[in-house]
Formats: sequence, structure tokens, C-alpha cells
Amino acid sequence: MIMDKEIKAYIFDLDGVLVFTDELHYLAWKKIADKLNIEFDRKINNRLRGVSRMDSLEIILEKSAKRYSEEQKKALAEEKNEYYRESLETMTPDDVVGKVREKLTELRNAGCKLAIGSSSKNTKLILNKIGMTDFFDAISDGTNITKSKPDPEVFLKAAEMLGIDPQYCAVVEDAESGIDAAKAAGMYAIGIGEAANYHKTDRPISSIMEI
Ligand code: B16
Ligand code: MG
Repeated sequence: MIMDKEIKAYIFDLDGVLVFTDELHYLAWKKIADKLNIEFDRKINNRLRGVSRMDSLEIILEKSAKRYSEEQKKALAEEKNEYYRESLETMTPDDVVGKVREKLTELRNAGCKLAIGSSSKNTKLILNKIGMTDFFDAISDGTNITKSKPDPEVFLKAAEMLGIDPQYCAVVEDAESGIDAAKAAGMYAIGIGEAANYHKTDRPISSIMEI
């Protein structure tokens, strides 16, 4: 496995790593679950981290006795996304976790490339809201992948965009599905939050500043 000093690129997950949009995802899904009378709490929500919108809905519907048609599911996912995007409206550069900008600048000054690897189709909107689009050399997100985490596609695409071999890339993730994706891509996996306690994580951290 590579050592920290051999890392040539850092690929950051977005929701739950750079911004606390994971809570906004939860609140938007909670509205849908409450409306459908389906049990849904933060523990179940942890299974949605890094998982695509439609796959997230399937996990929520596991607790429902009722069957939903593909059309109904599409409408529910769209409704959730409307609630979610509404909550993103109030986002500002102040919503970025701690001293993320300083850390990214430090990594860049050390010669590392920086990328985003997120399952979210709202990635560019969020980066725009927090004024961080220009921090990254590549943005791989829900709009350029066919399979979401734990599939490695999103991270392999990021490495390809950067022109860096996957073995020299480190991924920073808050989701178990994201750590699985990083390992499947042959990358070094740094876990924060929920992912810090996951056995497949190469290096657990409690703050981005520890990178
Ligand atoms: P959207 P990440 C993921 O983003 C979220 O963790 C996950 O909860 C969400 O369902 C997924 O994006 C899709 O998001 O509905 O905005 O396309 O953690 O990979 O940055
Ligand atoms: Mg995440």
C-alpha cells in the first residue's frame, strides 16, 4: 500500500466530507418517508450515504408493505430532490466544513492534484453555492457515471480526468459504500465520520485537518 508521501492526488467525496449536506439529504428523505408512513431514522439514513438517489429510495421502501410502480418511484425521487434543492438555496461559502480551504490549499502547494468524487447530480450546484468550483482539477459526479458507489466508477473517472494512476490516489470518504468504492478502484481510503469506524478504511481521521 502507498505511503502518504507517495500520494499524488486526493479525491474528496462531497456530501458529509466537505459540506454537511448529508443532513439535508436526510431531512428531505424524512419528508417523503413521513408522507408515506414509512419508518425512517438516522441509522437507516447512514445506509444512504454515497448511494444514488434511486437506490436510496429503494432502501427507504424496504420498510414499506406497499409496492410502488417505477413511475411512482420516479415521482417520489423527484419530489425528494425538489425538497433537497430548496434546502440548498440557503447554502453559502460559510457552510464549508472547518478549515477545508486552508487544507486544500496546503495539499495543492505540496504538489498534489485535487478532485471531487461524488455520487450526487447536484455536485456542481453545491460547489457553486459554496464558491469552491475552482479548487478542483477535476469533478467526477453523478452526472458522469452509470453506477454509483460502491462501484469504483466515480473515482476511476476522477483519476482518469486528473491523468493520475489510481494507485497514487487517496480518497476521503464518510460512507462505507465510498470506502468500498475506493478500495475497488485500487486507491488509498481515508475515512471520516461513519467511515472512520469501518474495517476496510486504511486511515481513519476525525477531521480533514489530519490529512
Ligand atoms: P443526488 P456523495 C451522495 O453524495 C450522497 O451521500 C447520497 O446520500 C445521495 O443520495 C447521492 O449523493 C445522490 O445525490 O440526489 O443529489 O444526486 O456522498 O457521494 O457526495
Ligand atoms: Mg458522502
